[in-house]
Amino acid sequence: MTGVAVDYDGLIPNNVALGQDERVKRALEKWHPGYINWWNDMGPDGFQESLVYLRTAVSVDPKGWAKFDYVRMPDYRWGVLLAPAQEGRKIPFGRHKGEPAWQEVPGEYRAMLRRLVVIQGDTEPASVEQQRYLGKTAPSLYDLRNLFQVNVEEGRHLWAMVYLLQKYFGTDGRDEAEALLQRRSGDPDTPRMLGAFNEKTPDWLSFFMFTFFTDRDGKMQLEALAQSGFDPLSRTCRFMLTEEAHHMFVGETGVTRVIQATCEAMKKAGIEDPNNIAEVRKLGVIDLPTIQKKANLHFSLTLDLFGNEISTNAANAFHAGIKGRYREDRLKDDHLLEGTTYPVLRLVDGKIQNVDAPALSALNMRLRDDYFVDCNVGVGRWNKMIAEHGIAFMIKLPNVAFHRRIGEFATIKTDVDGNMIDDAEWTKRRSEFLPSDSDKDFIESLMQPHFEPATFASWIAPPKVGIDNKPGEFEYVKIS
Ligand code: BYC
Repeated sequence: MTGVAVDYDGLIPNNVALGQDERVKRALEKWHPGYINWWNDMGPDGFQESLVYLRTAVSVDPKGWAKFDYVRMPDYRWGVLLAPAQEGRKIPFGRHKGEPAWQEVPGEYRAMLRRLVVIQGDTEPASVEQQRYLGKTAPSLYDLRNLFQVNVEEGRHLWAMVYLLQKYFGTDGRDEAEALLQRRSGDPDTPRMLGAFNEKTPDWLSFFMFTFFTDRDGKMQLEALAQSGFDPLSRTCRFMLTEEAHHMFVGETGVTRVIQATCEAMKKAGIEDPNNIAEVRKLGVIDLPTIQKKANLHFSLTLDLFGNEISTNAANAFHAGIKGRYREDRLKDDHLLEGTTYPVLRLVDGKIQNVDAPALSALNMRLRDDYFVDCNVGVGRWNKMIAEHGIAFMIKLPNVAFHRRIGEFATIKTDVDGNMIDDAEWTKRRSEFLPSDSDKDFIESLMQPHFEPATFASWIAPPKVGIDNKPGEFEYVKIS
């Protein structure tokens, strides 16, 4: 195995020498029909016969790893691709730091590793299920194509995790791989594992917010798993991150284009007050306060994905060398964290306060802090767009205690600034913070398909450049 050349001859494209690994090859080939059935049942509704201008990974060489072409989604070449092995790689953190990275699952950490791989795997099909109906209301062919690109790549990320399960976890791995195709987002009996993946993605603003906020959790978690001492997991996540960058791009530029359309329409109509919601809505664009509420919703739902602020699971995974910190390899400390502390926002004596906690137990909090910083960079770009139009409004991330279901703040209610409020006030003010039914109805009323090349819905601006540098009138999806 060179680690770079991809074998495209068999059913499953791969750079893991599947051809010489009969057992795993057979297991994956057996899993394949179930996956295709799942894709047909739960993947994008309609459009399966349409030709979509998709990128497919053809190499893992960072300089030229993808090719673009028209593909019918069910014919997409979902494959198993790992980033090239780094010769002599050592476990970078925890009690085994400095030992050679594991090429096989260490027996004592088997259950922990399997759980992390299964959770990661579960989120991938979940997001496809959540986005199943969006194609029908796409604001343009460009956006439709981006949705499908994200969907097929989430499907590939499922393949990535299923490969690890089938190759390294024996019978349990096979059972887990099957179960990944059985759970369903939002199903009361067999839901997906993490809360945010059972929520609905009912409209395109939600889709862009999801790809901005929730895919960014994906990026943070993958970066942490890419540090793993279990080398196959590290290499798998490193390559997934290459694809993930586009998902983040879709979210950030998607929301920016929604904001741009709003600002341009307001300027044209001479509306200066961003809170003049009724007049702004008459222009067929989404008012900035409603965009803020959607951000509040998706940010708070995504924070829950970081788990509890104080977590023994996280401490154990780090200590074992299984899951590191965000970009562990760029951090300058002992990479052991024993005896050090980290400030954690906690609920103490009924107040939200910073408390020093053992750094090992606070790793979820630390990753969440890194996430907050990363989100704010993107939000800064949204605000730049608003400022360029001279409109007095800033999108702000809500306080981390706002609208939480997991962790320290799950038992309290706060406003978006983190001031505690009682249930009665929460009920009264909820629609000030989160999209109300009438906000949802308004957004839904805008969700009409625009399937002619070079046309865009009123509520979203065209992109600055096309995918693969294609011109504006390019037919990204040939609908049939
Ligand atoms: N919902 O000790 P704690 C992505 C459970 S997104 C439900 O704090 P830990 C993507 C927890 O499982 C990234 N349950 O947990 C994005 C535990 O239960 P058990 C996905 C929750 O382990 C967009 C118990 O509460 N990858 O890739 O420190 C599109 C105690 O919690 C939740 C990963 O998440 C929740 N939100 O932290 C497509 C990486 N939170 O086991 C894809 C792998 C916690 O005691 N996962 N619980 O019964 C992990 O690293 C960790 O499992 C978590 C939780 C960060 C999720």
